[in-house]
Amino acid sequence: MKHSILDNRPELSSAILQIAETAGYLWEKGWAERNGGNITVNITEYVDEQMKALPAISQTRAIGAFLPHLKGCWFYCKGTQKRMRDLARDPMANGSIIRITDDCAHYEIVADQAVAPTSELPSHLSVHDYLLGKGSPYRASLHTHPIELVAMTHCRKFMEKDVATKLLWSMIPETKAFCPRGLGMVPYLMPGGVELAEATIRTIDEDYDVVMWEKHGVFAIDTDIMSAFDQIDVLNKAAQIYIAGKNMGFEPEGMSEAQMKDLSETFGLPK
Ligand code: 2HA
Ligand code: ZN
Repeated sequence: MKHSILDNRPELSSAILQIAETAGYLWEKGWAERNGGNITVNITEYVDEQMKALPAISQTRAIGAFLPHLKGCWFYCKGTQKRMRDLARDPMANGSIIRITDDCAHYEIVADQAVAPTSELPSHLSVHDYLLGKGSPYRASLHTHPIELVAMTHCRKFMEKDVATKLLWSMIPETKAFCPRGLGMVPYLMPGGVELAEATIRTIDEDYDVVMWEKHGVFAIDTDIMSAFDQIDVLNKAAQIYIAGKNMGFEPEGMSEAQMKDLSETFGLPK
């Protein structure tokens, strides 16, 4: 076996294996065609002194943004043009571990290979900077293309604030219990652009963990990558139930307002 930064670092290895497992789910679900989707995880808590002393294996590169809360932070990032299905098998050949330099405006790749991070790095890192800035415990961000949720964004009505959220919550009780902040909506913007990143942060700031990008995909944040995946998974499951009802020829009734209220009180859910 080749040497890896994961060797003798069980906590870091476990975090990276969770990322690989999630990438496999994204592919199996049909949410990650070609190089579709992105994953970045703040792994700073797993970095030991020996790791901090490791030399960079790339040039120092500009992030393209000044992100003051990322000083001393480390991230695992999916590689640009890399496939989720390949990352599932070999996370350290289809992504890399980077550290932010002390000027908070550059990064360098530390391990295992000089795999250039996703072209969406500035947007993902801006979200991590925002999260750390407000003291959030969230360390993972996930972007993917879930079929049924994306399909819903082709309908004007569902793009209105909280229309899709209320519909999806009412399809099956788990949805509100496990995605209690609902689904924020961002109108169509160019993928990878600064405007999309800014609109995403504004929507997260309105208190959503999952943000829908019209006619494109979702962006979710949570404490770890599996939890971010779970939020998208329960929402997409609800969308599938809605569609299954429509396909059987009726408009699904949905849980009543009283049932939803009761659920929120029993589980002590926000909003
Ligand atoms: O990086 O999905 O939107 C691949 C994407 C960009
Ligand atoms: Zn995308």
